[in-house]
Amino acid sequence: MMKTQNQATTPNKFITDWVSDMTALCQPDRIHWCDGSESEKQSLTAEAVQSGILIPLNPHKLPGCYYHRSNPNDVARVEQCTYICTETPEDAGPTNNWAAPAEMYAKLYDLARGSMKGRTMYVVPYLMGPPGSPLCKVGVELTDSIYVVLSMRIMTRMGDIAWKQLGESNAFNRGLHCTLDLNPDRRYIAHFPHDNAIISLGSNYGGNVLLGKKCLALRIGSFLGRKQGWMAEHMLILGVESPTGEKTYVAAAFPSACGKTNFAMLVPPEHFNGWKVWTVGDDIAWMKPGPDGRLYAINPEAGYFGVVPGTNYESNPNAMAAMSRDTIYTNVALTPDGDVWWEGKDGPPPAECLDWRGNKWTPDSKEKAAHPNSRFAAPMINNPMLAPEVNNPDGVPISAIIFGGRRADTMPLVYQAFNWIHGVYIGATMGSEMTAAAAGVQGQVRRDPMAMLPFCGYNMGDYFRHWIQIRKALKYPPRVFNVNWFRRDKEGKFLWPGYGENMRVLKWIVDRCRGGADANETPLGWVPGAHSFDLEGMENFDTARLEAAQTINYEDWRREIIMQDELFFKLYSDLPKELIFQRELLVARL
Ligand code: OXD
Ligand code: MN
Repeated sequence: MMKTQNQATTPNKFITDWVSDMTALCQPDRIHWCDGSESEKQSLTAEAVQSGILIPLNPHKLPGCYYHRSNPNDVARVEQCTYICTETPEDAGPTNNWAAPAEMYAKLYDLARGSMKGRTMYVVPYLMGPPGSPLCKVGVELTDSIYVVLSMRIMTRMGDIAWKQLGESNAFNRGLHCTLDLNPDRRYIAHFPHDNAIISLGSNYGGNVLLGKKCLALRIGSFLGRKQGWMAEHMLILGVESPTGEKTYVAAAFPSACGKTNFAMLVPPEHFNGWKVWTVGDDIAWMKPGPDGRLYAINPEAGYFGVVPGTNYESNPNAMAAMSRDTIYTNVALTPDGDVWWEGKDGPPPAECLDWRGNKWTPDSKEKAAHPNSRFAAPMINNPMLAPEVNNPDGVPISAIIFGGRRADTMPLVYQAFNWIHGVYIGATMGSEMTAAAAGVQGQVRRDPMAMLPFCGYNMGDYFRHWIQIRKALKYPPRVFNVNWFRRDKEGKFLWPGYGENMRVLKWIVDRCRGGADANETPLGWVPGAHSFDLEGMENFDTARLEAAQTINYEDWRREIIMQDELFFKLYSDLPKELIFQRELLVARL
């Protein structure tokens, strides 16, 4: 029997009925309706600290920052536990795990039954997108994790603002999250696209439980986007401002932990005096053709849930600034003076600290101090280069879409697709080495179409078709490009320095969109011409390395096409014919 609850903060009957059904199911001792206020944040934080879920960090070094350690078995997304519960398996397609909705509801409700006894159920209303935007969506997450509540408060526009947008409507995402006992055998991240509902059980890892992010903004979002004529993509959005104040917006899809946050927060090198890169978003783009025939994008999120290791003042000063206050760190290392540390941070490692598991660590230790997928959750307003347009309900017009993966070989640094459909083919055949963001074999190349393999909420073949169809609504389709920052030489060293120097690639892309850069035709697409790729100020860079990074190796490409075929065979009956033709054209050109 429920003991206490604060007053429901909305009169919306659909909400109160659902919350009361879920209360009857989960049987929490208390209900807390979140309002999103500062005082609520303070009291929940104090409670989390008291119960040991959060550890306050040194307020002089990291004001408003907290430290969290997860269960060591719960550190990444788990694709094998992620389900798309559509009516038929064909609707989910061969790249998703499928289960019949009725069976999945029954199984998960059985696991959830009584699971919040002795605990508090938090009702977390949130918005994905700027209020008033035609693309903005309301979600409500019921969770028994205070860590989730405080993280959702950073990652979304959380609280009464969502009730205001929802009014009396039933159009909201129903999300239920029960921590259970974190036994991986009882871990499920299940999506019910036809009901706009999500159930996540047995995990407390961000990507599995901050339901606005991967679950709503990508899996359910992509399903809704196809029905409603828009796109939900695993893409960063940035704005490039020229010295004369012209802004060009670009969206880029890279798989998890392949540098989206770094690229979204790029700081141009000294030589690019007067150029600025503004961040609109670092992970997700919702895009819709606008009345003027351009593709407009919003960032549905309000914070960054970024990979920490490797981040420093050189690789990403804006991320360092963003996580300097009001941030929750998860699974990094903790120093004796209440600071945090990770592999790749500026300066020498601490003489001693506690690693992400809480064990003593010294520089001689064999294990890593921070988990490779340790994360920061920081509010986007902390980013010194946050684009003011991030709150524009109409979004920003996208001039270029960039695809890219982590590839040691085969893929050139940059090339441009001949046209939209060729660009769709390039995105559809993207491959990348696997990273620590998902449980699995790291380093192995797998196909990750549009970086959406783990996030597409329906049949991937239909998803490609949707991409092809969207072209019809666009008078000015974005130009499409492919990049690879990760190509290596024979010694295993990166051929291109990356990070801020990627501005040179970005500048070529922007110039191409504005019609001002030359290019040469190759079998893969257009590559930078001799005069249009700016290497000035890179005195120590051997230009032969750029040539090597751009080389098309025909043996590698033979293998690449055979590897791409594996995905095409898997999707064969659903694959749009246009992509098969594109494959034939590429083979002929090669
Ligand atoms: C993420 C991911 O956390 O893609 O953004 O895994
Ligand atoms: Mn991501």
